[in-house]
Amino acid sequence: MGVKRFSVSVDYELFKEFDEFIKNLSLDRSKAIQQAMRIYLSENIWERELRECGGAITIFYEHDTREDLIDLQHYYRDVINSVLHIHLDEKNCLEIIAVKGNVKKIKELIDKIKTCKGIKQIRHAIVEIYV
Ligand code: NI
Repeated sequence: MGVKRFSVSVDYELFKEFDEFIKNLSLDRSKAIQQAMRIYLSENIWERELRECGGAITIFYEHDTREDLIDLQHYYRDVINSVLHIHLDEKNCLEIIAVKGNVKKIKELIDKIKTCKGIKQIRHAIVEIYV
């Protein structure tokens, strides 16, 4: 499909901070901006008119509160492909839920996980599936 060149105006301090940061990562500006754009699209995927998507939901939570999370996973099993559970320490767990399917259903699952007790952090990396 080729490439598109464009120019943008940004706050000078933000530009300097970003440019120094990506230099330390040995990334050129084009690659860094493309990565940032993809992350932005993924973070805001719910705002777009999509039907199918896939990705991962990462959750840090307290072990005691696992039951709510398991109930939700049973209920949403049609969009869950796989679950990886890691016991981080005595009390804390990390769970990575691989999802694929209807966008609205996956958002619903994420919103419900957020309301579970003991959730310390939840992040998602979701991409569009072209069907
Ligand atoms: Ni655990």
